[in-house]
Amino acid sequence: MRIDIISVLPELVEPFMQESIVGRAQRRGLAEIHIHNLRDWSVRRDRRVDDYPYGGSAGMVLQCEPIDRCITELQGQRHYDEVIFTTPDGEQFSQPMANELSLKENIIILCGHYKGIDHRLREHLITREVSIGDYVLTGGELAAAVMADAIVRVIPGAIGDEQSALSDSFQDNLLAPPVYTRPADYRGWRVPDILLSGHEANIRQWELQQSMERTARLRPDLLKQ
Ligand code: 6GU
Repeated sequence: MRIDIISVLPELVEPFMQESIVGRAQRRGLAEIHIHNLRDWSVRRDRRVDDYPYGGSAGMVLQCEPIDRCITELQGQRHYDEVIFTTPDGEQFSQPMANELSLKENIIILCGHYKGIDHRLREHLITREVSIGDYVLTGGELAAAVMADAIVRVIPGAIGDEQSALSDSFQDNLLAPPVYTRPADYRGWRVPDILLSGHEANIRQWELQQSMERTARLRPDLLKQ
């Protein structure tokens, strides 16, 4: 799949996309992430892309023209399944949304900034508005990076062990069970005997019990869904 990220701070997003699972998925040809500097579509000599809000409130607003020019140019090159705008008043990002978006061919993520973007863009160009949680970030760049990471890692082949994305917390509305590695005894802190028993079926059952117990205790809201 291809993800195009539009931002006024592309240098904030770029290094992140070269690292870790997202970077590796790109090198493996599973995902392509293109980051665009919105200022490249500014029609002003000073390359500015914002202006004062009508009505006299504080802050700056991203203008229609550069965003429309950028998105229209991209849409002239290929079809986009979604044009996503990152904003704290959007629909809450979630694992099911990451799974769904990972099946798309091409998506655009427009990073919000300042006070927001001219509302006409939201009415006419944006197909989906997404928030990553109930707190306010300075800009949508971190939100776009969070979303790109969550989307790309569920693409089959992005993670070495294909099973592991499916066994993540939240994939089945259950928190993941605890994990351990060698040594079996560290300073007297023992790995649970069951994991050393070699009884595959019993181990899977224990892990499920642990998942359910941890979910009931830490995230009872997930069990109600
Ligand atoms: Cl998507 N953007 C901003 N600016 N703040 C947020 C957010 C997005 N999601 C949570 N907080």
